[in-house]
Amino acid sequence: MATIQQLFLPVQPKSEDNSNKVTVVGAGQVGMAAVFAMLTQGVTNNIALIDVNEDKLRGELMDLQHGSAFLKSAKIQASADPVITAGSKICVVTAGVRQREGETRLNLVQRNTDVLKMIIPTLVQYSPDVIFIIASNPVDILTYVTWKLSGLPKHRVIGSGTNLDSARFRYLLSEKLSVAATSCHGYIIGEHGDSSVPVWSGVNVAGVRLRDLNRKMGTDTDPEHWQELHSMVVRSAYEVIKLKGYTSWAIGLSLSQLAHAILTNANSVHAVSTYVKGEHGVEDEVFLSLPCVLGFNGVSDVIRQPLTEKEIYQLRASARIMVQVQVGIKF
Ligand code: 6V0
Repeated sequence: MATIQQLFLPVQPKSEDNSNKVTVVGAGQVGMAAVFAMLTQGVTNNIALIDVNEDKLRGELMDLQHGSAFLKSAKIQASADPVITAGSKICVVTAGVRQREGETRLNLVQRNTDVLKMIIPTLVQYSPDVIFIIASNPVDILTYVTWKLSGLPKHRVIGSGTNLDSARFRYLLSEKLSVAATSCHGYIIGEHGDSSVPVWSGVNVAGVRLRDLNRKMGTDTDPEHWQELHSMVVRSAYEVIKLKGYTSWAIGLSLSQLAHAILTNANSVHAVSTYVKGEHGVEDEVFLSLPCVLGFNGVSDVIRQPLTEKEIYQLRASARIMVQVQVGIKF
């Protein structure tokens, strides 16, 4: 009698290739937006999703698996048991509480540190070569916390930082100039949050620095009010949270871009939260965003932007805020 096994002529056991495996911790709004972006953009086809909420995990897993025929050979696992994360190349951390309406990111620090204390050492145990991309807020502080808890070298602990703020900034520039966001270049550095620093001195289209055309750009006395764009970036998360309860799509796309840079060894430059002690006169052990070169090893270089005195002053002010919060953290 014929059996289904006759379909196969066994030649060689299947490979368990984990070279592009990405763990996502936290199956909430941000985690799922990141998973969806990575799967649909072809950044990885190998995802391990963990959370403490098992029903949510099962529901998300089934929903994604039902899309398998539309994806590219996706292997998706989901479990509360971190064993499924073993051998990950990247671990994106989105677990924890988010801001409520009107709440600042810094309010979340101890609650989310306690979450990281539970998960980071276990994740490192299962994936000793992992690169962390932290998204949970306050992201700069929690990147520092992850660096401390993981014992990993600083180039392998990255915060999503102002990659998102810079994207929001470039979108707003693009609206004001009627030029595509991908052709509007500009960085927001420092804290992902209220004290972030727009680098007006470097904003350009096709290498033409807008500051050379408007000397007052980014100042309070600028008749064209470009400074308003940065205020809008700072307000954006608060506004979106007020309107829809959380932010998800843009941060998901940002995380996907960072994972892509690492997995493809792109050596592309992104504003991410990194160890900044020694740069621009920052004297404290803090993580803040600066443009970094990202590849297989995580951060290979920090780009040295020629900042104005005001920008350096603002960056150091961000660093002082980080230190003040960090000293109160209970590890
Ligand atoms: P959410 O939708 O509440 O999801 C959080 C998830 O974390 C939930 O599913 C929880 O069950 C899970 N979780 C909690 N504790 C644990 C644990 N110990 N282990 C595993 N999972 C756990 O929140 P959302 O996804 O909206 O936000 C997640 C975090 O991202 C928050 O801290 C936000 O503030 C932060 N964001 C960071 C952004 C950035 O630019 N860096 C942008 C948006 C939000």
